[in-house]
Amino acid sequence: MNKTIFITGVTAGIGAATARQFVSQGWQVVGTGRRRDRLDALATELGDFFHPVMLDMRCPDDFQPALEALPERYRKIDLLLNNAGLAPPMSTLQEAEQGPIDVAIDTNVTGLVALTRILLPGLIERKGAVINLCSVAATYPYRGGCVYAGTKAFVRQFSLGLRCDLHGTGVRVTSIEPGMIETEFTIVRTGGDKAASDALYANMDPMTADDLAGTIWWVATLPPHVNINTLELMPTNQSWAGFAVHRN
Ligand code: 8X3
Repeated sequence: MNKTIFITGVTAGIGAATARQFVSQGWQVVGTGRRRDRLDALATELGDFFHPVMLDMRCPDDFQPALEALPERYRKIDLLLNNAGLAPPMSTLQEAEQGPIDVAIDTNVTGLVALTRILLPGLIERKGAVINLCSVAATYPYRGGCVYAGTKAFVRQFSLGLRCDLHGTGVRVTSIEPGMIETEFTIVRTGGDKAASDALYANMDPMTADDLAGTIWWVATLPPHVNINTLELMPTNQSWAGFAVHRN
């Protein structure tokens, strides 16, 4: 019987690349997103092994009905990939607007927890796995990103704590913590500024969505007795900046 992965935020970047990777290896994919046209395009591309679900991670009340509406053959989820997430515009908190902050927290934290909780009974039954898309920002703070980093620090610690909750169940939990990947992430973060996104990734060989899909595939297909707790990865050309020092 084919295994089934449930991917949130499947309509772009890492989500779409991971859907392609798993379908190519014979898995079934349930993929959620907010954009109907992109879901349809992916469904056309991936065919019978892909089931699209219109879902906004900011609307947890919709999760249970959406799961109950899945066709029978897609209901036994073996792997949950909590991929949906976004960053509010780069801004110090003192200069930031509240709206985009709420969107990020609702999506990256509240929606992720709610969906995971609902899917856990089935994952426990099947000794499945949860992979959470986190970020290097969980560990390394940078100016203008405190809310984003805060949400990702939550995802990391949530993942580790969930491992404790699931102790003895056979369910694996992993926090994958990447640095710079060229996807629509920065276009969203800059409010649609493609030039700013291009400039950020120029001449530095960022990681790609396919790099991450391969990593997720590797984590997911390790022998069941091996659990990757956290996995941090960066492009070779990205490392750490120094401390900021303010002088009077
Ligand atoms: C975002 C990581 O390094 O692009 O999750 O800020 S980075």
